[in-house]
Amino acid sequence: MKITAVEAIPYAIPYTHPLRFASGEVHTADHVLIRVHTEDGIVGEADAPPRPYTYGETQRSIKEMVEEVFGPHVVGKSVFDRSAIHAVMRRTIHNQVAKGALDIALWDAMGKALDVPVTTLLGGWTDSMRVSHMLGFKPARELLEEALEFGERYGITTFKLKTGRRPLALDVEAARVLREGLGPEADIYLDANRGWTANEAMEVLRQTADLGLSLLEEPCDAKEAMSRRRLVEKFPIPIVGDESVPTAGDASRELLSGGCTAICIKTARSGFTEAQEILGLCTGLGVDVTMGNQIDTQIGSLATVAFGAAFEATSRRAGELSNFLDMSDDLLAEPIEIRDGRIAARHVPGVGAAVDEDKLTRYRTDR
Ligand code: MUC
Ligand code: MG
Repeated sequence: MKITAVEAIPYAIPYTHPLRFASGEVHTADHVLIRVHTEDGIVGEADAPPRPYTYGETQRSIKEMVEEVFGPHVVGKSVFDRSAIHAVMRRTIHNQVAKGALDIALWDAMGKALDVPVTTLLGGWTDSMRVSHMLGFKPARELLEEALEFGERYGITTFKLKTGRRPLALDVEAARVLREGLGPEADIYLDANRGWTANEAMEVLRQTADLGLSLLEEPCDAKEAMSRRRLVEKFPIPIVGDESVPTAGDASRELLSGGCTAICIKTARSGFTEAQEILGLCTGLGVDVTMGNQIDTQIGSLATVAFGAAFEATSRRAGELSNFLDMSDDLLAEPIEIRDGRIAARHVPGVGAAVDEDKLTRYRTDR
């Protein structure tokens, strides 16, 4: 099944509720829709969310990498030549979001060609994912209102609180207000997006030790190796590597050097192929994983559900899957529904994220 063209379509959809966190904020989903066209007319699709403040990729760089750098080597190969296509992509360092989306588009095309859902091809463990909701920077009372509303409306009981602010008291108060307002059953964890130093993170963990927080993600820059290791050794809850571990090699380095004790897998920056490698590494080492959110659209969220639901280890914890609710619209033709705190994987060939062509025409920015 020969690939005839690779397309990267930039588009922009505003957020109704911008998300703010220690390393940046989003007001518009200025993403790129990746399309892999084949000689049989099958089109594999995936969403690429640029995060310049995290990985240095932009909408323009992703378009350029996919169409101009990888594209010429991909056209002419079969969608099943995944290893050969990855060998080309691996020559180039970084650019994980461009590579990840191209990989997911290939899997989507493979699923469509074989008439099998990609979640089944990947592993077929279960048919849905439990949802965790990510809470951005807001005053503590507003955070609690949002969490209660999401609990009431969608049945969500797991919340990731964005932290990494100074003074630290802001985050300590937010965690305390959430725990008091949501009760002991709610699963609450923190993500500082490298906003603190390791010592500040230790202070926050000391002050919140009675709150039963389950995880702390990317407390400080993982490159601050010695103090990060001290933090990891000192505290009993898992310290999760996120932006420090986009590849299996990064995950190996951070786990083996004591920089983290759990791994956040994001299909948006690891695709399905690299995400499988990371997952295998974690399963082999007995390390917990979470399915993260790169502030994904519904197309991106369905990719996370397809991967997360495919394996036992990725479906143990709730995946971060609800940020699309803050967008004013989406390209996905059939909207995602969150029922009883879960999102179902789509049992149709491919990833199951068919695009609404009228919406693509409305939101694309290249015409
Ligand atoms: C997260 O888990 O860090 C914020 C930036 C990004 O790349 O992903 C989000 C969420
Ligand atoms: Mg994170």
